[in-house]
Amino acid sequence: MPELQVKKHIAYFKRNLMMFPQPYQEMDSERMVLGYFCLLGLDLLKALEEIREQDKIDWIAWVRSCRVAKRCDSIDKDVKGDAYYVGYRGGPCTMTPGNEQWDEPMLAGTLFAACNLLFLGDNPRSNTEDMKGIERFLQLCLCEDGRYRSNLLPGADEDIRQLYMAVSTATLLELKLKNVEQSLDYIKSCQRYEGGFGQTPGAEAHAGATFCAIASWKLLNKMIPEFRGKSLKKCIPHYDRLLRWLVFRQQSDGGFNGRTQKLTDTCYSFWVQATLSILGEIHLVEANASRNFLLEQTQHLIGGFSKVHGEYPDVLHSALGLFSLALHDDSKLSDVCPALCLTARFCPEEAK
Ligand code: GRG
Repeated sequence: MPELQVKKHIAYFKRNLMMFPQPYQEMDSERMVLGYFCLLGLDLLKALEEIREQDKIDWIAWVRSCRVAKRCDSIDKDVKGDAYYVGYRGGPCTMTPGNEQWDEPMLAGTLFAACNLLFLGDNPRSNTEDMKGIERFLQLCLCEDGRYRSNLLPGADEDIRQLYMAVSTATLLELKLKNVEQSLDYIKSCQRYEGGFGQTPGAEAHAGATFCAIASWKLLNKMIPEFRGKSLKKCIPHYDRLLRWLVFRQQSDGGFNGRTQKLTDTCYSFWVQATLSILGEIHLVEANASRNFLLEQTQHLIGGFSKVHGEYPDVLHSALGLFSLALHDDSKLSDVCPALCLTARFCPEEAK
């Protein structure tokens, strides 16, 4: 049985935090999420304490430098008064003076900034005015049919991923969301005949979108008093078909694919098993086969996990590969909260 290479993985994430390798150059505007995967990886490995104090101070300052606050009357929306909305970019601002109208916060930047501040020992909720501003930003990103848009610029993505990130942010920062029932209806409209969910209504069922649907459903239920204690099994239509579709994502190599007729990939070990874990049904998969796939096929010699066997590792697949192992209570790894994709110690009771 192959071993989990804890020390190599810790070294891998630390190296990336010091300097991302060349292939990440194109992702400069997404450094917030890259940082999140590294810090999540270290937290899963119980190694956050190994980060030097000065690095923590510098990285908190960097995260905070991505904060954007704007007057609501600067956008074409019916928001009364001279209120501000607040959020975070996914990376540093590179705009020249005069181009501020394009310098907008993003839902993803805001969620992962909050996670990164938690990992680094800061309190993302320390500023009450900012909390009101982020709540307002979430309201502004809410669309008429209950879905969310990724930001307030024209052409922003509007789908179930954005809905999930808005709901996670609200749960983590204890903010109120509007039109919660409508967001639940939007999720329901994304379910397909096989039981899985697509990214938008009518889109092909996909494991990533299904994770977003089920995790959001769980978190939204907690926000509605009459649904609080209700099990997801009783709420989700075609529940057995959904389970069957999820279980069928596991392939003969022990890994998981994201949709029918596709190849296995490390991240789907997370999207599928995290969904089953939220539903309380992770016992339905072949746990040993899943573990062997990750440790034998995609765990890399230099630390980290790759998407598929033979490729270099990357921070997303490394963090999500470890998370998949942690879902099966690996004693070398931290306890986890799959709905928020965080370790249990950073999760509010509400999300568990
Ligand atoms: C980081 C926990 C966390 C959540 C953020 C952005 C987001 C919320 C979730 C994304 C969920 C999702 C859609 C994942 C799938 C990503 C992926 C590998 C897409 C690739 O699609 P294809 O068509 O791959 O290239 P397949 O495997 O279907 O051929």
